[in-house]
Amino acid sequence: MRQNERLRLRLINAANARIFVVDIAGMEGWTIALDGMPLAQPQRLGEPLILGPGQRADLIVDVTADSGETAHLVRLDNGEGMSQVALTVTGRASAVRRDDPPALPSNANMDVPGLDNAVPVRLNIEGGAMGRMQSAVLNGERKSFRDLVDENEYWALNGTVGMPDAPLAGLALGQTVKLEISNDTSFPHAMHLHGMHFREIGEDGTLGPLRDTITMFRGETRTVVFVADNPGDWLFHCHMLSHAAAGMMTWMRVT
Ligand SMILES: [Cu+2]
Repeated sequence: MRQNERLRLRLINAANARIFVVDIAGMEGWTIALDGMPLAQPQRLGEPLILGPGQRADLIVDVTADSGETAHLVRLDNGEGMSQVALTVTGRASAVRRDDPPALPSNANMDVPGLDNAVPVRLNIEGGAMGRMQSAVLNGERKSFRDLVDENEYWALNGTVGMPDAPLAGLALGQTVKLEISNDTSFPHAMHLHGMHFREIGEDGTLGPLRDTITMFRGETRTVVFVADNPGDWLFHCHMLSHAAAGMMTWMRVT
């Protein structure tokens, strides 16, 4: 790269378990989209980005490192930075930095109206090692945690291990949904909804960016809202695929 050159970086966490905590060095930039959905305004990169399995981020970065230096996408592990991608800088694209980038054009149907009449849905994530789950239902039968471990099926959603016969929610097309998710386990999970994107309700009541995957840390309870605007049967599962394979899957129906 050259100094003052502008790049668009599309980051996709294609790992099946690792959460990447990403920072930049020798570059300055903005997040312009998350999970494929444009942000209303580019957000200057300050705090490191957290990307759970399956999460995506589109960045605009300007190379600030001098000619002869190296710019990096940095991966933070327990606070220690390591180069994930190195970009060698040779020469200069221009003498001055460019202006801040504009926002991307909006996609269709990005608003979440109807919050006052939203259908409440609850999801409790349980199981795994060092958890509190005593038992759960697998294939219609209640089993102890120990038996579930013996069968390699030990993650439960609302007390059921693996795909339930009935959907987590049966929704009418156009309905607004308020989904409260609790991670009652000792592990992080990247919960991924197919078919629709959601917005998280912040502590101050404002709506966050439109996403299709939420990375939840141990003990967290968080609430997302979305409009059921896509008819079909939609998987909702942990994007850590060993968790999904061991029971962390459910689904929603939109008719
Ligand atoms: Cu998980």
